[in-house]
Amino acid sequence: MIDEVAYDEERLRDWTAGRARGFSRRSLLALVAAAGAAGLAPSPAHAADSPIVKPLPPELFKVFGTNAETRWSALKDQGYFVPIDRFFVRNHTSTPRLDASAWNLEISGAGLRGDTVHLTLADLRRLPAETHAVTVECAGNGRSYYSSQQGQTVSGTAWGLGAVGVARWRGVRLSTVLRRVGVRRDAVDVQASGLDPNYVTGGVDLGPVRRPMPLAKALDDVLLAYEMNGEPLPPDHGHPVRLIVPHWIGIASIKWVGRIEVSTEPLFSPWNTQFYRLFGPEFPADGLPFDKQVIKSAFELDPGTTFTAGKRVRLTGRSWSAGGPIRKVEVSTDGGATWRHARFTGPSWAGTWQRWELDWRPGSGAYELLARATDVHGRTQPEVARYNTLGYLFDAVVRVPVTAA
Ligand SMILES: Nc1nc2c(c(=O)[nH]1)N[C@H]1C(S)=C(S)[C@@H](COP(=O)(O)O)O[C@H]1N2
Ligand SMILES: [Mo]
Repeated sequence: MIDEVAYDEERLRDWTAGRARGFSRRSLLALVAAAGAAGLAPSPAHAADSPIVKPLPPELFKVFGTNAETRWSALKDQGYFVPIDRFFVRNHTSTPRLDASAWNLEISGAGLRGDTVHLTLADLRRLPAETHAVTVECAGNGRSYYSSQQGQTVSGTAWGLGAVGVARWRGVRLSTVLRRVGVRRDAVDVQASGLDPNYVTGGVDLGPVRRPMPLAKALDDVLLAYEMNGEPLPPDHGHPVRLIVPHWIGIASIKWVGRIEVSTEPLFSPWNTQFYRLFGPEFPADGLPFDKQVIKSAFELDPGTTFTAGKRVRLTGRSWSAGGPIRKVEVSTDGGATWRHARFTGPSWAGTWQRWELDWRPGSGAYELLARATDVHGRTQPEVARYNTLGYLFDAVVRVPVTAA
């Protein structure tokens, strides 16, 4: 296991002390000044063409500018994996159209034993391949519930619970590639950069989307993925190659990877200093860094659904935790007054979700449905999520209004 908390805290100390190459505290202050009243929340301008390539029919997606969230009702009667046509998309700018035959991956940096190398997709495909079921979830998934359920003001995309998906990702382990290229003993961090357009916010060009991770994580379970659910990676999900970083927040899984830097000193980017930190009254002034996801549950229905009164309905849903497999899921159909255990359906692969169901016969009226998961380590969903101004890591039990008539 990688001690992510220790890593995050050490990087925070480096950064606060001004020992930051790549994205210093000074550049952040300049950025904050430039952003002014606009605040720090990402609010990219709309591209002229659609920023997302695949169709986004309203029965499958809710669109927020450059992003699209999966409707949970669109996962009912689907299999374990989220099909590509309904997998959520989180783009800081827009999906680039990359030609796989012209693409190559540059691996460089002081942490390499030799010179910069370039690998083509054919090079990667010649290396041993692995397929893993992995959850990709935006750190801001569930953000809208900070305001709608907790009455708090947060900034960023107002996701419901649909900024998450589980897919089968096939590719080569990053460790396989790094070991073949040759990494020095004193290498420290590994940072992938995307080939999508630079992210510009508040008039400041933050450069390509990128985020560092410790070498130990890069050598552990990270994949350079070129297939999703048995298909070549589609344009919106990183074609031709993306990182898949199990258990970590979605931003770690850099899409459209063009370059990987291996450093002998700590690396910083706006995506681990300015964004993806917990800011707010409970947290240090420079924000608390985090990498790992939390625990959540969702019903496979849209809020506001109307059922037929007196008729049995099978409620279905999914629960997931980055901490480990789900041990139990409790469901309440009366706003939290009483709880019943949901029945698990089908398998659950490590680090991904558990599907469940529960039968219910509502009389006519208005109801609030709640689902609360607990993982094997006893971590359970709280009633209230820890407030932070950017609205990350919402893990509280969500109240879903429905009616029966
Ligand atoms: N190059 C690049 N990689 C990226 C992003 C991006 O905008 N550009 N968004 C990140 C974020 S915030 C998330 S949550 C995931 C979303 O992956 P998906 O769009 O395949 O669902 O991709 C991550 N990788
Ligand atoms: Mo994200």
